[in-house]
Order: sequence, then structure tokens, then C-alpha cells
Amino acid sequence: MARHHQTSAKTQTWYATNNAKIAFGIFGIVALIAILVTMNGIANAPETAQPSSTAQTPVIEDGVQTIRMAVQGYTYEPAAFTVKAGVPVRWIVDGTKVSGCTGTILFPEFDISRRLQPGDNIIEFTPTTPGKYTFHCGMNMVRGQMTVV
Ligand SMILES: [Cu+2]
Repeated sequence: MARHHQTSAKTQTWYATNNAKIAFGIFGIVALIAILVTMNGIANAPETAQPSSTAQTPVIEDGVQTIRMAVQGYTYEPAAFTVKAGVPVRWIVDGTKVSGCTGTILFPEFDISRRLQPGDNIIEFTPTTPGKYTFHCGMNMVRGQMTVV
């Protein structure tokens, strides 16, 4: 009986020790995961993205001001431009990623209605009157702004 009791005590000690080891092991794994998740979060933190609403101002070259825009599904990137009055605008629109009604772009004040093709679509017009003008998709739900100065 005494022998059995001794064995039992030893067994209990063994369990206690190993439970402690397991507990520390689990704590270590949890801590490691927490560190990895935190590091991943830091690595994947979004860069200070330039807001697409920031107006893009073109460089005037050979008497033409060229602006570039891409249709990304249901957004225009960028969605705002500032152009100079009296200078022809060459508006290059990448229509590769159009989605549904963004496949058509309308710019009523300049009498523009264009069905966009994949790749670059060149739209040309000359703004004459300073102001803010809105271009939009075929259903007038996705919009962008052209500021003429
Ligand atoms: Cu639309």
C-alpha cells in the first residue's frame, strides 16, 4: 500500500510538472502568435494612400494637356482633374477594368459620350470656360470631376 501511495505521489508530481510545462508551452505559443500577428499587422499597414480625389494637374506638352485615368470597376482613378481653359485636353482613359455601366463614360458639358474599349481610349476636347464639370458613367452613379481654371 505504501509503495502504491509513493508511486501515486510521484505520478502526481509528474503530472504537476508536466502540466506546468504544457501551460508554459501554450503560453509561449500564444505569445508567439500574438507577436507574429502584430508584426504582420505592422507589415501590412496600409501605406499613406494618396486620395484619389486629389486633383491631377497635367503637364502641357506640345500645346496639349494630357491626363490619364483608369476605370477600376465602379471607380475612376483618379476621379478629379484640374485642366487649363483654352488648352486642348487629351484624356486617356484605360477601359480595361470597366464594370457594367462604367463601360460608358459621359461628359455632357463637352458633348462626350464614349463606349470604352479595353486599353487606352483617347478622348479629346478643349475646355473654354473655367468651372467644375462632372463626368459620369452610363447611369450617372459613378462620377468624377474636371475643374477648368
Ligand atoms: Cu453606373
